[in-house]
Amino acid sequence: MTQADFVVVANRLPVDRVADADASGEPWRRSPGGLVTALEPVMRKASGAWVGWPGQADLDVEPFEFEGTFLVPVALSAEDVENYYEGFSNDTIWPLYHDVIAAPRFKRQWWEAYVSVNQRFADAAAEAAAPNAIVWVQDYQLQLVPKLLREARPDVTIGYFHHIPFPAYGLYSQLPWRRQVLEGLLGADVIGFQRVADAGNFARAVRRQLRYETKASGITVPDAAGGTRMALAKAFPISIDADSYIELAQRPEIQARAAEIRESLGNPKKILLGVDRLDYTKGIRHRLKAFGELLEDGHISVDDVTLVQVASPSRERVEAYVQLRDEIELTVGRINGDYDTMDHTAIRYLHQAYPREEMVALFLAADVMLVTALRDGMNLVAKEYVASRVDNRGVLVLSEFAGAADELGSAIRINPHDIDGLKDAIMRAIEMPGAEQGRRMRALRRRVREHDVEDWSQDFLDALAAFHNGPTAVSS
Ligand code: GDG
Repeated sequence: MTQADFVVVANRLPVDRVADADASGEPWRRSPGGLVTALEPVMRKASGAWVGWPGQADLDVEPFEFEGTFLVPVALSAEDVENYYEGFSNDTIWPLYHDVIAAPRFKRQWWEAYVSVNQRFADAAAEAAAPNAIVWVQDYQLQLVPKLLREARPDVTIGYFHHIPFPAYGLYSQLPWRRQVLEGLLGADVIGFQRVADAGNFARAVRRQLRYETKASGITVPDAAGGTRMALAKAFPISIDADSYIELAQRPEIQARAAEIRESLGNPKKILLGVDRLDYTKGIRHRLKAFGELLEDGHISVDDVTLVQVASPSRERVEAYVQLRDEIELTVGRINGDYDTMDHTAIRYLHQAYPREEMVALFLAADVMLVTALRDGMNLVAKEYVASRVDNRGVLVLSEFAGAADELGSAIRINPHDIDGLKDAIMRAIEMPGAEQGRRMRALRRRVREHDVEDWSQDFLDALAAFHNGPTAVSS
């Protein structure tokens, strides 16, 4: 089998299986979504290998090449999907790491599946990696892979990036397998987090649980030979391919589509926008509550203001998500029932996924972007909105609980739990004069352009390369 010098290991391959292959007969299509979007430019340059699940249960396919990347599928049975993916990853780790917004469920059977599936990913990575390769493991579904891979392949340099928050010790310590997970992550040479606070929470958990020494970003980890090695745990905030959003936003047909969207909503004075996976971490209910109260108080009217909420379908077989969808749709139905007129709607709710072009048209049409996450590793949507505003107009309302708040200081910052504060912030955004919008938007855009996804991956890979060249080259 082909071996690569650079290997990405992620839960999902960067492609989706096409149900009816199109005229070209191509059975795979590049998939949308945060991680794929983030790594696309890196993979294009590196021509490496990508190990991941092809996205359908029981789909067992041989490794193949797709647009210059060697893809190595890891097959998951329906039972694996239920226990490792929907269970341990999305019903234990996801809620626990997002500050227990929903109750995490601790099931031993899910943990066992997580261990065995992580082993299969590590085996596949060990096979795909050339001697002394660099392997970059992605995210919370694969926290045990760094250790398992190091055991099999002590020659490779291992990086791990954690896309979601790492919780405070008081919450993390609830996890029955807290030591095993920390040891799994510490198999990596470099462990990257979104925020400085996440890296700090991780280091504290390591000190409390494993009693390893930590100093600045360095952690002293016992090695297999009875000595020690250094691991680096540090913030590497992820970003977006800003230029591709700028390019889309400058296209005349996309600007025309933005005008058409405004028109089809009845040309309201102000359009507010929310774009999220339908997830309880995103604060969609808090946003709807604030918006509903503003209508009720008479501060805004449906003749002037419309909220467009895109809630793309997500994790539809996990119970907490089924319930959330019901609650949101009940709330939207009530608000629209109470306030819609024949000509205007309060909330245009879309439980659908759209092509990127349509998203950019929506960003351009929206006067106010609402990012009200209760907890979010970064939130790429906030950065995509900013990058798309080539006209230097529009207002970003941004939760302080999203990682993006550390960088986007010129947004209107909110605490989504404070509904009155959120209502005030929405009113301020609606009423913000053009000159202030321009000042803030220019500062936001500068930051996103200066730190794009290529800088993110370059910073991370530079830190890894320092290990590759020998731990003495690494400064913490
Ligand atoms: C995780 C972390 C972290 C959404 N709906 C559509 C669509 N999207 C795209 C967005 C954005 C991506 O999906 C979502 O990224 P986010 O960062 O907002 O959130 P998560 O999915 O929760 O991602 C997060 C991220 O990983 C990266 O590290 O920032 O904190 O939770 O790119 O635009 N794209 C299209 N149609 C849709 O309907 N085309």
